[in-house]
Amino acid sequence: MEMTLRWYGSKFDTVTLSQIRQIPGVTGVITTLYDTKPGEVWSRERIRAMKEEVEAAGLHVAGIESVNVHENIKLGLPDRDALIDNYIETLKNLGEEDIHLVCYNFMPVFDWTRTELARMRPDGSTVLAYTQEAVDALVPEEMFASISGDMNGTVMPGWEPDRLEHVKELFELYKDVDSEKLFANLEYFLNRIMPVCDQYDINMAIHPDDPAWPVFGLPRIITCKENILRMVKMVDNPHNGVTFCSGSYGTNLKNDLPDMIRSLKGRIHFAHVRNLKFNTPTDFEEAAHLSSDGSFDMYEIVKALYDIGFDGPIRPDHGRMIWGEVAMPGYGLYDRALGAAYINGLWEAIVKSQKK
Ligand code: DNO
Repeated sequence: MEMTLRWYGSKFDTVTLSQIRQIPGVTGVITTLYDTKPGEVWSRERIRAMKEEVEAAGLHVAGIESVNVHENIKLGLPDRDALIDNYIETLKNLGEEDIHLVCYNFMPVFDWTRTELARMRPDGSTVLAYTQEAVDALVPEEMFASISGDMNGTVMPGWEPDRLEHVKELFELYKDVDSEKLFANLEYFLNRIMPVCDQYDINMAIHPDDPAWPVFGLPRIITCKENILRMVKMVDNPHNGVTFCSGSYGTNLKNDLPDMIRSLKGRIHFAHVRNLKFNTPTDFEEAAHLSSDGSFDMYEIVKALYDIGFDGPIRPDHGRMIWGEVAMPGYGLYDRALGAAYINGLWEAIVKSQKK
């Protein structure tokens, strides 16, 4: 595996590349062109400039998170072919710039959903949290307003204001899309992009839906072992793979995370490793990465990745806000650096204990 950190680009991130360079064991970043819109072609020039900036800091671009999929592709609207052509062009440009990993999601309307961005924990840190009760009390149009005050002046991925202007219309369009239709639209998209992925050896890594169940009545399909196995088999090409995000699949306590990892051998191209603490099955908060701070056995998760021979980029995920840092919720420097050090420690211990 390669330890990485997500980075949004110098215009958007409070964390700098030189800080990332000093986290022990982190050699790459997972980044994006954060100001592009779904459906747009990413030019080679911009991709190259991004790479050069990262490389000048002594790091490399280990992958992209995300090249977002236009809503009309997920909806299967008539203009999807033109939009997929643009996606293919972007993949080609990434491939020509020697970038071989793309994380994306297929969640309707909203990306990941949290109901609080700064819940206080007993140690005084603040974390992202979710309660189903809070979601049930909201209409979708209020979702953004309900959390925007806690974004610390940042633009959070999946919560870009312009994307959310059209929430009402999107809900109308999704009225006729159930989970079967969404699966079919995903299959169509994947079949069209696989040739360019084969040509440039690009691993596509779908991110799970977070939380891993339908919200606001919208279908969500990348939620559990059965569905993710269906997804990798329906387009049975090794370039059609997954981002294994423990914090997203882990929102559903029925998901056995190490077992899911083992069942996806060969198809996990990217791993997001983080812990959650459940207060009730529908109320969870994001804990420190350390097993004892949350509800997951992080050793078992990392061990399962090791056992299947996972060799892609891994990154600590949402961190707590600690030590007075002001940053994009979940994406500060300090707690993610602690997470990287901890995961590196688990990995080293596993590697060495296997050799004895
Ligand atoms: C949240 C992230 C997601 C993820 C996308 C992938 O922090 O894990 O926004 O990047 O769903 O496309």
